[in-house]
Amino acid sequence: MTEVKAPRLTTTSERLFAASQRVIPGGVNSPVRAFRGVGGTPRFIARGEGAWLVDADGNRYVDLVLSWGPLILGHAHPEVLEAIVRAAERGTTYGAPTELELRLAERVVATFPSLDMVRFVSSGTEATMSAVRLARAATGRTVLVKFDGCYHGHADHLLAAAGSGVATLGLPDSPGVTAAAVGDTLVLPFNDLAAVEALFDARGVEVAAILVEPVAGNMGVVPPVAGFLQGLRAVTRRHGALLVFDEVMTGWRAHSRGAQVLYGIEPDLTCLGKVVGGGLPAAAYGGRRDLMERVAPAGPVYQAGTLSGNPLAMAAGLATLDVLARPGTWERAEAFARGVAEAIERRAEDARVSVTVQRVGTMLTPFFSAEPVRDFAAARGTDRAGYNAFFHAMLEGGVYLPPSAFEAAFTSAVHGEAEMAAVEAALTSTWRR
Ligand code: KE4
Repeated sequence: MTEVKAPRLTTTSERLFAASQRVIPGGVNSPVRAFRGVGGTPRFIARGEGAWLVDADGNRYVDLVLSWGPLILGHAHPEVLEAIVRAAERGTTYGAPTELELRLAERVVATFPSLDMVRFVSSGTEATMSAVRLARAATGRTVLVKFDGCYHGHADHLLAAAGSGVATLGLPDSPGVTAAAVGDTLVLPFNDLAAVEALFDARGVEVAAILVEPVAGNMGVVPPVAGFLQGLRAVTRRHGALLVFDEVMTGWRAHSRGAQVLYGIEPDLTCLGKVVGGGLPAAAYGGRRDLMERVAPAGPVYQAGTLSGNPLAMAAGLATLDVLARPGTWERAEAFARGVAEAIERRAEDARVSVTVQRVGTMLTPFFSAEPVRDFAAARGTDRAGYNAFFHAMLEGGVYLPPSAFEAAFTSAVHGEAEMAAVEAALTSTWRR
């Protein structure tokens, strides 16, 4: 007799969501949190405990979102908490240099061979926005190339949608973004090296930089096809443009250090975020010394921030990287991601549902498709209704996946056997044998 579980209560989340929508647009402080992609009521979270979330109605979930990537050590890791408290007891912000930011900068520079220097900011949006400004200043050129389906934060010039032709100028992807703001942003299909080479043949002298997620995570996880990143490195070098890796998501996620180490590519500039702040607001951009020394006040390229290098965030980032550097820690997060991918594919096959899980390191996406996904057009062609039903069945089963078919799920070093058992149980209830 199959145990029929009572549906989980969501009355408190529903009440809070109704109230929130009166004073916060959409009831959330970032659109993807509103569950509009999957439908239903977003769960208001009361607390996180290691690999678990507890919502306002007391429901517990294995967390496979982990705040969209930062929490590679899970929620409220004791050593991260202690570092934050110790820093907070001395004050929360000074607007002045600190040893903490120096130590984290040294740690980040030591992590990536392509980095000589780094500047901390407070969000990935600021990191990519500043890196693009620097690239344009350093090259004296204006055209920026990005890829359809890649997301780099919400700076105006990066909210460009793919034009009708592959090499047309970007079209505003949001009201309020002017044609002028995206007039120099060219949007090409991800993984299409021929389109990149054709563009550079036609307009290479105008291109300041290519900005790319080395492993796309914002259309779901889409790895680079063989030779794609190497091709971008070659074509930018040939034409005097810069290669900017947006590793805000892939840093310490696609690989224990980053996608540029995994694929052996040295970009000219790198953007980082999420993990680097250990769960507090911090991000960074960095690269070659000759480029970074152009940033104010060393050079003329202006960029600033009241809370940049915030001591609490620096302490959380340092503690996170300290723990992550211990042998086997990152590998535990990757092993769990591999286990989840294998479990989903095995159960989907048993249930005769077409699912292709795409995973790089500790980030993964189950695409409801029999075919691999190589670009955003293919991602859009997958069965979103299938994903949405899967999302809600797994949520009901106690597993919190990204509330969008076009996002990455993440694992942590503290996801273990109990969490894998919970995932398997949720899969059983989702796709009853
Ligand atoms: P933030 O400004 O949200 O800190 O970072 C922007 C950003 C830049 N680059 C990449 C590759 C990113 O993935 C992001 C932000 N990622 C999304 C999740 N896909 C954050 C979640 C959200 O927008 O609420």
